[in-house]
Amino acid sequence: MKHILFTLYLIIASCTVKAQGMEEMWDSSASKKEHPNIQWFKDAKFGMFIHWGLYSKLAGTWKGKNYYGSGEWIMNQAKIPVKDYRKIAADFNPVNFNAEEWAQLAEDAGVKYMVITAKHHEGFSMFDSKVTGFDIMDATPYKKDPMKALSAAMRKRGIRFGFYYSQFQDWYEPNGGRNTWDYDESKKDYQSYYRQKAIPQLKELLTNYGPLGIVWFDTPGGMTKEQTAAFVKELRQLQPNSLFSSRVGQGMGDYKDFGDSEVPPVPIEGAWESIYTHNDSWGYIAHDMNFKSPDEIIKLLANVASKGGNLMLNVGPDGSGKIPEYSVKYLQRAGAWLKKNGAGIYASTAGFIPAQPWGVTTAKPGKLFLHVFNRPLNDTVLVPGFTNAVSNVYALDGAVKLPFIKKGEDLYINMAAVKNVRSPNTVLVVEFRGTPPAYNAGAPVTVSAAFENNTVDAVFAEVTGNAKIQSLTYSYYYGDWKHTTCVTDLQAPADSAVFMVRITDPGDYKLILEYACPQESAQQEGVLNVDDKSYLFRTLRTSEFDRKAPLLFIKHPVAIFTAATPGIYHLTVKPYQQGKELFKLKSIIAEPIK
Ligand code: H79
Repeated sequence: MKHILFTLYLIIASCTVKAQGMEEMWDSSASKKEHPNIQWFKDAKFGMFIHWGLYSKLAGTWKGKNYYGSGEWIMNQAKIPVKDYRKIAADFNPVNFNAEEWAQLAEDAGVKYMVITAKHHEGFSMFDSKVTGFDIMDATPYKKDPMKALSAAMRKRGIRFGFYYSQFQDWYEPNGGRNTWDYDESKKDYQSYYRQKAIPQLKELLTNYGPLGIVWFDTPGGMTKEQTAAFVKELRQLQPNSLFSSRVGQGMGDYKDFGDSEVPPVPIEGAWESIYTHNDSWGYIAHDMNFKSPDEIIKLLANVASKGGNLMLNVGPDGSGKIPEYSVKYLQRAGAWLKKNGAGIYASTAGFIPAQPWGVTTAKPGKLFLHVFNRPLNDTVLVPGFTNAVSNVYALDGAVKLPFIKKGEDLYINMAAVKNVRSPNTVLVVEFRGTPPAYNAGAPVTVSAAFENNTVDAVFAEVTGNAKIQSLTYSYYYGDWKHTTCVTDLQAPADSAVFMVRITDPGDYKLILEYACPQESAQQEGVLNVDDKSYLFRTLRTSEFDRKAPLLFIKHPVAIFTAATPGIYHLTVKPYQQGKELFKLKSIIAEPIK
């Protein structure tokens, strides 16, 4: 199983590279020495990302046309010439910017670090830079350095502060990366851009704003491994304590960033971060109102923590310096939940019990935290595979003591005494003695009648033949990436996905296959075996697999299965005969019949 997990991790890493079109590789070898200042980052768990630049002023609209998706890419998407784009600065006057308000929001939200765009791909410097006239000091009527005030306001509150810096892409400079609509790519001299702008500006950022928690690089390019090493070495001298993100490139950097909006499906060791934006764009778009609710933020944060990582959630202030009202409101509400339940998040590590139908787990020495997203209908929470002696169980909010019993390695907790039935995430604390078991990815997945449905994800399959488990990357809006782990390459009857489940309650279950199926795969026959029972089905067409379009999944009910007794069952999915790939299988859902 270890081997399978390792393979999966490599697949995820390589897909990220392909999806992002960047040389984003990460040296995850155990031999790599950790940064001596990494512990604060591992403990932080929650960060705030801010995208703010001239694109914020355009707000997703150029010459009367509205753009969707990554608003900070509007210069590229609309192919706005530099001579027009530079004029936006003359009207950029963020008089509503208030560093104390932003810093207070960060504190209220409960984040432990903040990273803000000093310069994004557009090439505009949101700080006082002597290296260029295309900065907020020289090119705008504002003529102040907002980063001075913000870094000071954050330091006052004891929250780490850092800069995002686009080190390769710079669409303003003739020698910067990726502006092909104004400049001839074959004439670009990237080394001269690095020497004349990127390196001197990074030195300004590492010198003028006090100690930085993080320098967050993005989309590397134009440098060899040796050049990147020299670049890192030169900058590190200024602030050896500052962490560099993995997107500095060439396997360097102090922690791993997954792809934009990506959470790994299983725990990952070492320091890492998932980055999401609050709506569908990183930079402000006036017509993007698809904000994640407080409940969604709280569950996302717990889910990332359960895999051992940090969530850095982005907000996009507008061109006047105001953070969108829903971002303010919903981050504050997430923060209110964290005030009561933060002990289950901050300084935790990945949970040693895999995801259950009720939710996910995080851990600390002597404690397992159960993040109950779905309250069981009978109020009984089953924690399987719990080898240790349990001394105490309570709900974190209100310290409500809860009765429990141990039957072998099964821990049953009765949570009826928890009165707040509306909480998006009720955190239960299990105090135990001794060394906890290792995370067992091969444990059977629990299927219970105490939930509306039970989802058995692709990542828990054992695959045979040529079948693979892969993280697929696709997008909704422009740059709005989605990632789903699926079983792929089911082409012949020897290629199969086998799911070991433990059905805890006898009875009837509707079995539903969740999959994506392009035209060429549709209308083929497949088989679902539950031990020695066999059910035939025919695939239904959903959508083509194209990285730049949404991948649509159907929930296709294919059988009723009667579990006569509680116990272990094997669900096998495979093609009925040799053909094209059957589908991309996301999960099997078992829905108890009442
Ligand atoms: O700052 C945010 C993004 O703007 C930045 N990273 C996050 C934190 C980012 N830069 N590049 N990418 C993400 C990936 C770029 C993907 C691309 Fe495309 C695919 C560039 C061209 C094809 C997305 C889709 C952008 C244009 C079309």
